[in-house]
Parts: sequence; structure tokens; C-alpha cells
Amino acid sequence: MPPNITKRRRSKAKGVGFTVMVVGASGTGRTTFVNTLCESEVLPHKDCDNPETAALETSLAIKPVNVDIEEDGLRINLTIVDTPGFGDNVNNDLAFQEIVNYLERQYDDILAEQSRIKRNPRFRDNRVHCLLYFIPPTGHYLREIDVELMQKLSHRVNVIPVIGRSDSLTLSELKAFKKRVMEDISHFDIPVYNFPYDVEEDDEDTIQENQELRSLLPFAIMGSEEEVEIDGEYVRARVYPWGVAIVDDPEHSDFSRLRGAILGTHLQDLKSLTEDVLYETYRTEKLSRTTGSYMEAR
Ligand SMILES: Nc1nc2c(ncn2[C@@H]2O[C@H](COP(=O)(O)OP(=O)(O)OP(=O)(O)O)[C@@H](O)[C@H]2O)c(=O)[nH]1
Ligand SMILES: [Mg+2]
Repeated sequence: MPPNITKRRRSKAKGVGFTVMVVGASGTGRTTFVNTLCESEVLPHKDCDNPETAALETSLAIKPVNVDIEEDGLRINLTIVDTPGFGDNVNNDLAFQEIVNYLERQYDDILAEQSRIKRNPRFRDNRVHCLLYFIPPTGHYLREIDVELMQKLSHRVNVIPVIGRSDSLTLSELKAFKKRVMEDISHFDIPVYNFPYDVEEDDEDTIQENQELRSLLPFAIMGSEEEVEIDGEYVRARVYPWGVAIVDDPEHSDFSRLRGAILGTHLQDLKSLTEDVLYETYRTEKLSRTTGSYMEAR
């Protein structure tokens, strides 16, 4: 059997690796979203009833968790990186720096690995391919803190802005808020991932699909760890006295379209951009810094 066939079969059986990081203010629904996405409780919730552990939360180290999921017949070895929520601390600089350091450390690790003479067969590439930035559903403008952090992050990672707990806004509030957030993102020149396409090179379906996804930005996200029986089927939903909000229903939230994009149609694009553009930029910056200081020392 030719070697490339063996390799392809093996990688299909093992699945494709993909890493998602969730960042945002405390209580925006990040943990619930992750558990909804993975359809199991992969992340524990903050223990708010215990004042001792609740206070410790912000100093927790960023820890990735791995889950195997299947999307459209493709096995994905998904790594989720949850980060401590911020906003209730007077000074968030440390939390911000910790997130940026985590992203850069993954680049440093692969840089070191690539320059080894003998490669480590067990090396794990933990570069983050997609960062979901949770904006609180205030209905106002993008807060200064979110502008600052998204600015910092988007030079290192594909940032996709999302509105957490979006079911707390009415349809018209949501529409107006989405518009204002995108105006702010463009005003502050934040290079978020906007489902790029090339009118000359891409086919019409791809262009249309990307335009549609772009028009949904920032995605309105809802999560639930509860399953409700609707028409004989169990679905993830939030039950209110006035009705039921179904997570997967595109009329209720953009959850299913975001999931389809990051784990399906755009998974490869997010990976390629991370490896070929964002990582390469970091690598060039880092190497020129090192050579620069070496030249100065001489
Ligand atoms: N209305 C609404 N509430 C939600 C949603 N997702 C989560 N919640 C609720 O919001 C609260 C916080 O949710 P978490 O998922 O723990 O939020 P988090 O961002 O992980 O919060 P910390 O990790 O504590 O910073 C919980 O009471 C959830 O039940 C949502 O989509 N809509
Ligand atoms: Mg959480």
C-alpha cells in the first residue's frame, strides 16, 4: 500500500484536531455554551455558593480540556480552553496578559519543536484556532474593556465575536446591538475573523455562504444544559414562563450556524489562517527580535 494512503486512513480514523478558546466577562454564559456545544458537561461551573473557591477563580490557571465529537461524519479531537472571567476585578491587566501569554506559549512550543534536530513524535500542537469572544448582552455599545482585549487578541488568534445569553434581548434590541457592535469593531479597526472570501477566486456558493455568516456577526448565542421534550424529541432549550427558547432553532439564536461554521465549513480555513498567517507573523516577529538583539550585542 502506498505510504500516503496509510497516512490518510490513519488521520481519518484518529480525527482532526481543533482548538477553541472562550474568553469574556464573568457570567456571560461561556461554560454553559461549551457544555452545550459538546453535549456533555465537559466544564464545571464556578462554585458561587462557596465564597472561598469563588474568590480563587480569577487566579486559576488556564487549563485545556479534550473531547472527541462528531460533526457531519467527521471525528474532531476538540480542545476547549476556558479562561477565567474578568470584569469584577478593578485591574484586569493580569488576566488579559495571561490569555495573551497562553496563546504565545503555544506558538513558542511549536517553534521550539520545529527547530529540534530530532522531532518528538509525541509533540502536541496546541495552537488555538478560534477564539470566541463573549460580549455581554447589555444592548448598549461595545465596552472599552472589550475593545481593548479584542484588539490585543486578534493579532494572535482568529477572534469571532459573539453575544452571550442573547435570549435576554428582544429581536429589535438584538438587531440594533449587533449593528452597533460591528460599527465599533470597524471604527476601532479590530481585525476579527469575518469569513473572508475572494470574489475573483471563490465560487458563488462559497461567496454567498460567507456573506451570510458575515452578516450574522456578532453571533447571538444561547446555551442550555437542560433537555426538554418537544414533539417527542429531546432538545436543548431554556424554559421560561412565557415560552421555550430552543438552542438549535435558527429563529431563536445563531448557535447552530456558529457550530456548523467553526466545526464544519470553516474549520479548515481557521486552521490554515492560524498556521500560515498568525503563527508565521509571530514567528517572524520573534526571530527578528532575537536576531536583532544578537546583532546589537555584537
Ligand atoms: N438567559 C440565559 N442565561 C444563561 C445562558 N447561558 C448561561 N446562562 C446562565 O448564566 C449564568 C452564568 O453562566 P455560565 O455558563 O456559568 O457563565 P460563565 O461565563 O462561564 O461564568 P463564569 O465562569 O462564572 O465567569 C448561569 O446562571 C447560567 O444558567 C443563556 O444562553 N441565556
Ligand atoms: Mg465559566
